[in-house]
Amino acid sequence: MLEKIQNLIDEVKALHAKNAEEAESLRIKYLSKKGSISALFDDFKQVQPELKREVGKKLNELKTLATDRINELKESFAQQQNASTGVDLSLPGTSYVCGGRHPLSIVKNDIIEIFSRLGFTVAEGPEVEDDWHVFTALNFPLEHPARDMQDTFFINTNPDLLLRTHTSSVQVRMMEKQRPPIRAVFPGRVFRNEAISARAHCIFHQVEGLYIAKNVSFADLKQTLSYFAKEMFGADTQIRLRPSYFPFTEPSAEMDVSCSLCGGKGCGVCKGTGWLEILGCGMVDPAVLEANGIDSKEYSGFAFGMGVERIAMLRYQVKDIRLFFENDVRFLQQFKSAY
Ligand code: 2NM
Repeated sequence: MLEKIQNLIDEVKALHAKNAEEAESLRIKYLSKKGSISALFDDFKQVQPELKREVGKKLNELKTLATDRINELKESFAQQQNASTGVDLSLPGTSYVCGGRHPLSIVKNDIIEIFSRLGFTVAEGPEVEDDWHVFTALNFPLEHPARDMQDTFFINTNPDLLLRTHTSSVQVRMMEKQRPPIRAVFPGRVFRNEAISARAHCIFHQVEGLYIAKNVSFADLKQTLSYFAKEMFGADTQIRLRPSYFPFTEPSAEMDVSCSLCGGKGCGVCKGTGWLEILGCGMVDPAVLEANGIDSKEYSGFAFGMGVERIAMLRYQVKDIRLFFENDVRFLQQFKSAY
């Protein structure tokens, strides 16, 4: 009996299994009710009383050894499985990196959404344009400086083609196709031959707007833009219009909004004035209506244009316009939660 036990002890010490199933069959072979160790416990009843102490001790030693060894094997396979399938439900999950909208898209969409509530539709057009749609149809005189190489990018191979300097060219295209009433906004990328700095870029984005119908007045312009300012910058926002000049509007104005940071008291962002300049506007010059085949005695209209970068810089306190074009994720990540 003692010899049998000792043989089993040696056997158990050397136990090996290739996988969890093999470890389980070892448990059955040695430790189950019909296993070889259980069989020895049955034989133990026949052991002579004077040997019981010694044999019993050895038998318990065998059982503990076998239990530990087989558990050890099972444990190692459980760990291996976790490692190979990556499924360990007790570990915290791995989060994945999710993209977000570009700040210029967020601001552009906000602007479009506000005007769409007033019945404005959205139109887009080509970035490479001709002289007619960018300048001539918009009442720019032949000697206007915007027509100069210094201000506008021309296409080398065709002097009539250029990169649009404003999205007003899309408005000309709409006036060609559609009779008034016209009520639309025109978002898009525009190009100007300017030195790149913290405040200026040769590429930027605009949203322009146009409303042409019977009896459109300057009061309509003012109320529309006042509504826009309050929706965009907060219900307390005040506007002021300063006389200005654009070739395509008469009269023309520049619109300021009360500084939303200091509430008009004066701060660093509004440079102590309490006001921020955000757009240009005016009544469409009758010469523009006529150049586009619209009877200026029957119809009148207003138009406006704003820079998306300028508004985004004010809203998010971005001090350098170049950040919008560098696509540095450390910059872009900050706008993820903005929607
Ligand atoms: C601005 C400012 C003022 C404008 C005028 C027109 C059109 F087509 F009716 F002539 N479109 N956009 C306009 C007027 C744009 O941007 C600063």
